Order: sequence, then structure tokens, then C-alpha cells
Amino acid sequence: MKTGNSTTIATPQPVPIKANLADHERDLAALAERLDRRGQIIERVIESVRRFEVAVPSWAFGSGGTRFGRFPMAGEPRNLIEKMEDAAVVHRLTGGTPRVSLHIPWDEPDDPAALRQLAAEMGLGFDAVNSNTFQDQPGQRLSYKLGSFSHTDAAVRRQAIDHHLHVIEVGKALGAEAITVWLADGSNYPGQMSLRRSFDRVRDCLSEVYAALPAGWRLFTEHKPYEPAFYASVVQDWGSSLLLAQSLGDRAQCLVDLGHHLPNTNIELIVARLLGVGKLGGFHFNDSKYGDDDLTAGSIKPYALFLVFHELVQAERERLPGFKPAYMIDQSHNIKDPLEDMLQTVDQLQLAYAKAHLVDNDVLEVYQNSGDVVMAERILKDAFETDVRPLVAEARLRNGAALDPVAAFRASGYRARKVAERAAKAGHAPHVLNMTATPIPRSLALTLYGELDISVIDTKPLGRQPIITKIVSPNSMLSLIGVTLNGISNLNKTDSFFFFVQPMDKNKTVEKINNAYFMPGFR
Ligand code: LRH
Ligand code: MN
Repeated sequence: MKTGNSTTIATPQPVPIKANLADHERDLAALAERLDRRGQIIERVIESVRRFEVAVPSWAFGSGGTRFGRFPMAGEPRNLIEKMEDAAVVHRLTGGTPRVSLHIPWDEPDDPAALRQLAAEMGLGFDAVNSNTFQDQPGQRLSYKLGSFSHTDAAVRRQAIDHHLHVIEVGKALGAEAITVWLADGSNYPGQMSLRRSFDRVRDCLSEVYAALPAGWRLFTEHKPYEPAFYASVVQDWGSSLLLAQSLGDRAQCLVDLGHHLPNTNIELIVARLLGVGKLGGFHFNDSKYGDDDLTAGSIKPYALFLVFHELVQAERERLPGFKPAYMIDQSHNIKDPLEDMLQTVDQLQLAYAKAHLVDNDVLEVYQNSGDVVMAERILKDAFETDVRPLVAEARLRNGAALDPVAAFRASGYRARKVAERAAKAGHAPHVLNMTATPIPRSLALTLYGELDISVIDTKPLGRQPIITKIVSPNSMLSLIGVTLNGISNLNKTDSFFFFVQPMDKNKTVEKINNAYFMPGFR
């Protein structure tokens, strides 16, 4: 590439990402030495990261989309089994995603017990199941257009409750132990819905679902400020979610979807509040710049993600009573390969979790109590700005996973294989590809019969007329023969030829009757 002063600058070539053990060991040793100087034991953090687990969402292995469009990707999964295959790859490469969170009916298994068996063979289990009363399913009797649990029509509420009871039954058969309830219920215009009675109806319906929870199960309420409701969402914020969870009972807790907060909301503060009252049930990890963008976790606000994990790791270390958060991912992959996006996400969560384990909470407390604002902040920043990638890679390695999951995924050729395999399964992939320059009967016959003898025609037939190619189904073979014979009987003019092409029988020779050429084996 030429620049003004004619020095040539090489065009940067994409460097294949590869992780090698020697570099890793050197980086790990350097980090261990550095942490040791800070009085921190790297082994303890590595072991914590090895135990860190997050569930992957069944609905995020295909290309997501927005209301403006979806860009399907070749090789994406087209059914639940293929989604499980992809989920197994994420666990294989990150060592930290042993469970899948299913969305019902989007990913409802025909045979939950069989799926549970198959998943177990893949080293997978199931986390919270998700209900769906934000869409009307084909054949559904009553619409959720104006709400589900908040609907003014008791029959609609009944229908929604029955759906949740069904989701619990499916979850039970899969070995799940929780149900996540996100309701799209709300209004677009002031006056459309009673703000208090709609909430009361939701609470009453939820209490019926709560009463049906199997032993040991939890119910997570998920709040969201807007979309699809654009004036008031019934469960709009963490306060509404907490009110519901508190009204239902001990096994009802709040799920925090990071994307369900208005810009600049202090989410770690909400996490601390819910932890403080034992009502933090779980997470839907993702990231966002504006709304519920469902972007890769840690891609936009990595420090905010770290601060959320700082609250969680403190609670973990303090063995806070009832602290058993269900870590789950909820993303929609519109432009990245969904699998690469998921691998990046898990890596980001492992990194944020590791960094939170580097916070010296005792020293932090000293600075907080002494009002040393700068040093208190530095304790967090030191942890956040520590490059823990070698430590996290080591934890994955010890779990039998990849140093660099995205590099390993690319090197595996998994996606290319799935492109071929899944296209073939969908009957899109040709079994035999016949490339022919000229659409002449011979290549047509070759295509039809799949005969792959190579023969070269280098001379054009004399007096070559336009060729009309017709495809006739075997059923009309007889009428074709009729036409043929007619043709033959009229073939007395010297300049016209009739070719009857059929599978070549090597032991027979070509027969010529009048100007009709019969490939052997016809008569
Ligand atoms: C709603 C939500 C909810 C899911 C859905 C796929 O925005 O976060 O958790 O049911 O996404
Ligand atoms: Mn969510």
C-alpha cells in the first residue's frame, strides 16, 4: 500500500488466533508471581473459577434478529437436538456451562425423558425452564395481546396459569429445579390498564403457580422496564419483582436480566439490595448500550459486570444464607456466529468472576470504615485492571477445556462441518453436483441417472437445431415412448436425428434404426 512519502506499509494479515501452552505457562507464572507479591494465592482463584458455572439459553444458538430483520447463518441449529449439540461444544471448550435453560414452547422436547438421557450423554443437564405468555401459539384459544396474568379476562389468566403448570411438568421431567417467569404484560397508553389491579392479578396468578412448585423448586420473577409494553410494564422494575417474590414465599426470588434496566441504572446496587433480603434468585447475563440489546456480556460495560460480580463474590465468601444464584445467559446473536458469541460471553463471565476474587475485601472494609475513598476505590480498580486471562485459561485447562475457546472452536472446523451436515440434513445439499457447460440431453441424462462416465463432445452435431429440453416424470414414460415411436416413423429425412439416451449397458452396442440411435438395452 503506497502512502504520501512512498514508504510501503504491509497490509495487516489476519493472524490466526492460536493459544500455545508455553506462552500460557509463562504468562501464568508471571501473574502468579505478581499476585504473590500482593499476598494473593493464585491457586485459590483458579479453583474458584473451575467451580464457576453458568447456564446457556436454548434460544440463542440460532441467529437472533430484531424487528428490522434476521440474517440466518449457514450451519445454525434447526432443532433442539442440534442446539444441544452446540451447547455441548460450549461446555467442552469453556468447562463452565454444564446446563441448558430451555424456553417452552420454543424448545419444547417431544420426549423430555429421552432428551434428559441424551443431554446426560453429552455431559449436560437443565437449568431453569422459561415460560412464554408473550406470544400466541398456533391453535391457542385465547390471545395474550392484552396480557396474560394481568388480563382482565379470568379465562385468559387460567390459560396462562395452565401453561406455567405445563412448563413445570416439562421441567420436572428434565431434572430442572426452577421456572423463570418473565411477563410481557403491560400497556402502551395511560388509562389502558389499571396500574394496581393488573399487578394484583399477576400476584394472584403467580401464587397458584407457586403453590404447584415441586419440592426443592424455585420460581424466579424477571422484571423489565419496557418492550413490548411501551407505557407501563406490570413487572417494571426490581421493586415490583421483589414485592411479588416476597408475597409468594421463600422459594420465590428475583431474576436480574442485566439488559432490563434503564441506561445508567446502578445494577450492582439492585443486586446488593436483593442479596440483602435473600431474594436474589439468578441472572440473565448479557450487555447493552441503550435498551434490552442482548449483546455479548462484558462487551459494552465490563466494569459494571465486574461490580456485579464483586457483590456476588462477597456474598459467596460470607456464605450469605440462601445464597444460591442461578447464573444464566440470555442473549440474541444478530451478527456474530452464535457459538463464538457464547464462547466469548462465558470467557467474559469467568474473567469478571476471577477479578472479583482478587478483591481484598478485608482491606477494602478498612478503607471504607476509615473513609479513605481513594484507596477503597483503588482496591476494586487493582482487581479489575489485573489481567487474569492466564488464570482463567488455566482453570479451563484443568477442567479439560480450551485455553482459548474461540481459537479452539475456529481450529476445530466445527462450524464448517455443521454447514455441510445441517444443509444436507435439510435436503439442501446436493448429493451429486453436476456442472455442465451446455444443457444438452446427455448431461441431463447424466444428472437424472447419476451416470458419471466422462465423455467429451468436441464436435457439434451437423445442422444443429435449437434444443428443447423437457423433463418428463417416469409416469409419463409410456406416452413418451408413443411420441418416440411416432418420431421414428417420421424420421425418413436425412438431416434429422433422434437420440434416445439411457443408462449405458457396457455389454451392448449402440443400435441405429433409420436416423434413430438407440442406446443398448432399450428394445
Ligand atoms: C425478555 C427476556 C426473557 C426471555 C426472553 C427470551 O426480554 O429477557 O428472559 O424470556 O428475553
Ligand atoms: Mn431475560
